[in-house]
Amino acid sequence: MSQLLSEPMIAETSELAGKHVLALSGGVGGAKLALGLSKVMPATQLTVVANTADDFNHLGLSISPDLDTVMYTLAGMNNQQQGWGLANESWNTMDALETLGGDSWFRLGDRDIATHLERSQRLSRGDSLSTVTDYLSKKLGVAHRILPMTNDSVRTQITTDAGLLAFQEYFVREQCEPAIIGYSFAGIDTAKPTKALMELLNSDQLGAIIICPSNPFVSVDPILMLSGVREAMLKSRAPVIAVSPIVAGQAIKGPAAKMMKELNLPVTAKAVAEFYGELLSGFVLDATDSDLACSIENDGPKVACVPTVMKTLADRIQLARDVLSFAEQLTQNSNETKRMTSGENR
Ligand code: FO1
Repeated sequence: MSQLLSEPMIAETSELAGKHVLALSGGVGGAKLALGLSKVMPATQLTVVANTADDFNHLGLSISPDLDTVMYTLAGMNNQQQGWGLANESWNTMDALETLGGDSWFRLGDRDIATHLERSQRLSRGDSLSTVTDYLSKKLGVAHRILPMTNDSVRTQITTDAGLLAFQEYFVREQCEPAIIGYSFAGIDTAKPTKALMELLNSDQLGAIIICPSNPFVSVDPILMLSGVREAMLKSRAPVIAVSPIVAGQAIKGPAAKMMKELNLPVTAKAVAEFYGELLSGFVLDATDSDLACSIENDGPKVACVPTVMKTLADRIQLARDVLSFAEQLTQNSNETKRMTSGENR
């Protein structure tokens, strides 16, 4: 197989040269673009911040599904079919648990359980989730920084016609069957964004903020709702670019499309752009949705139409390149505008 070109993306001359890129990700969908970005950005210039509102305590273990999905994906160890969990897994513990009548609905592979054991052990010794994530990522050979959005507890709760469910109970145990009436993020009002996240958001070395194609409502919004994050993003000179997780009215992964229907939101990329609203400098549409470009641009963000469905590693790398080029272009445009308005070029 031809060696995939993954030389660093940013040319010395570019507006992003030497700048840092911050990617916001949930689980499987976002992790794909995070992987693409990790192949074209050096470890010193890319941080992936992951949602932790899907986390839960299960079987006495502290489980962080989005952190693990990003970590395994960047380590090249994830199960490619599922997206989550490890490749070449065995399920002896789940089978034995089933025999004992234990809760085996949340599929924890034998090797995956080691991650949860080690994380739980370190958390119970008082380590922060960031410290534990740095430790585990390094052990798995992940060079790029993976950052929990907060070290505090934030938990998505889904109100359904079958009562209040924790996110994994809704998403996995109930397979997204119950109709959603609403959802909330328990703990969001008191949780603090990680210090490293706020330092990045406030840094003039930040060159771009990429909102990866995860579920805007339950995977990205918890990050945006943490105190100070939205304000810092609005104040930052770095362009904020979101990649639509909805293509031609279908959610690529997870309950995004079903949630939008049940929350009476139109299942379109435009509804996603509107959801992020004034935060966005740019929005990346799949080429098949290019007919939406003008109406989205009327609301504010610039739009780029490129292939966004990522089936192969080459697709992940190409989308990362396209998004970074878009960020460079937006930065050039805004620097140009600043020069024009300040009359520098007179
Ligand atoms: N998703 C499932 O649909 N079924 C599972 O049994 C399951 C187990 C699981 C174990 C560890 C882990 O890190 C993720 C796991 N996921 C499973 C995925 C997870 O529920 C979702 O990826 C995220 O919470 C949504 O972003």
